[in-house]
Amino acid sequence: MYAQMVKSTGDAVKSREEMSDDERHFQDKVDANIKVEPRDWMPDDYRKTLIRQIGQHAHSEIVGQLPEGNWITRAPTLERKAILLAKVQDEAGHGLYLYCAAETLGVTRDDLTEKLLSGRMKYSSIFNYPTLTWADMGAVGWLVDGAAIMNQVPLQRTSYGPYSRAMVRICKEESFHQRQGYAIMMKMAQGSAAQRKMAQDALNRMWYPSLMMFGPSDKDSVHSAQSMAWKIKINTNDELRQKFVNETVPQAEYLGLTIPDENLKFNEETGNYDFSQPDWDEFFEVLKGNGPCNTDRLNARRKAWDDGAWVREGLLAHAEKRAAAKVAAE
Ligand code: FAQ
Repeated sequence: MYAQMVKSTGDAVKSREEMSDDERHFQDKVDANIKVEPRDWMPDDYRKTLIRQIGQHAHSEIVGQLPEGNWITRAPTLERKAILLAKVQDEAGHGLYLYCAAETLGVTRDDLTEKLLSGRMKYSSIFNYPTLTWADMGAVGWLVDGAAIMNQVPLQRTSYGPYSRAMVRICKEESFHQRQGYAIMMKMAQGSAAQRKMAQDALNRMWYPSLMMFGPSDKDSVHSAQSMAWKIKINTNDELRQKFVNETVPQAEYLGLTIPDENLKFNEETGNYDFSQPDWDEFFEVLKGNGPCNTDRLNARRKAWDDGAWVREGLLAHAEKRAAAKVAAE
């Protein structure tokens, strides 16, 4: 079905005639919505694409703890602190499920972490923006988790079994995260003039970086055509971005906040909101490492990795000791 799709870069996705027997059999299986499991045969590029996407996703969950972790000690009430702490812990859990899913493809978590720290792997652009006020905790939950859900609900149907199953639990938790963010925004938007101003300011700063989370526009997306043919991705970047805008605009209206886009307008013909694209030059600069917080985020990950070396060494020594004792007992 997708065999005729042409990559936006101009490279054609392999036609059935160009595929080997194994590749044709694999494509038939994917087209029939049969999940691919770790021990099944798969094309090398399918494996590589999954390792890239799942690894990047796992790193995003872990690095994504930093902007919110920044506010745990400054949450306005004990209840808010407990909620935020639980949310940040959930993100650590998501990272773990995803690293485990990636490991079923033959990489180790250590490999993936080393690639991240040496700049050979990415994490989501959004986490390179700072969280300056408490209202940002609302905006992150509402918009960032909201965008993450929009992208991840379809991924529950992704063709790789371990990834799709990890997504089921992640999506349930992300929905709760989105609600808690919206609840913070409601409180701020219905509060004092100063609180409303903070809420609007958070929306102003987070809006375009949230739109960037879906990836470059379809014409610049390198991987979409092949990833969709393999059902690694279910929708294009632009489709999901549009869906996100359509769902978020009424939520902003309910809050009495204004989305910072003069071109935002409901289009009766298409049934969608027309909206301005984010600044794609800024997006590519952030990907190159030149966003406001790239250096801080990577330094924090590097420090955590170095500080945790003794734990990894201890666990390894313990595992080796147990293995040796088992051999001796046999
Ligand atoms: N940031 O050809 P495409 C979360 C890269 S989880 C950085 O369109 P693809 C939870 C892309 O890797 C958020 N890089 O790529 C949470 C590629 O470069 P490469 C993470 C980006 O893979 C909430 C190049 O641009 N979610 O937030 C981004 O087909 C709150 C060309 O792009 C996932 O990872 C970006 N935004 O589509 C945690 C979901 N966009 O690798 C804490 C799974 C693109 O060739 C607090 N991932 N790039 O060097 C996906 O669905 C896809 O990977 C896309 C990108 C849609 C992100």
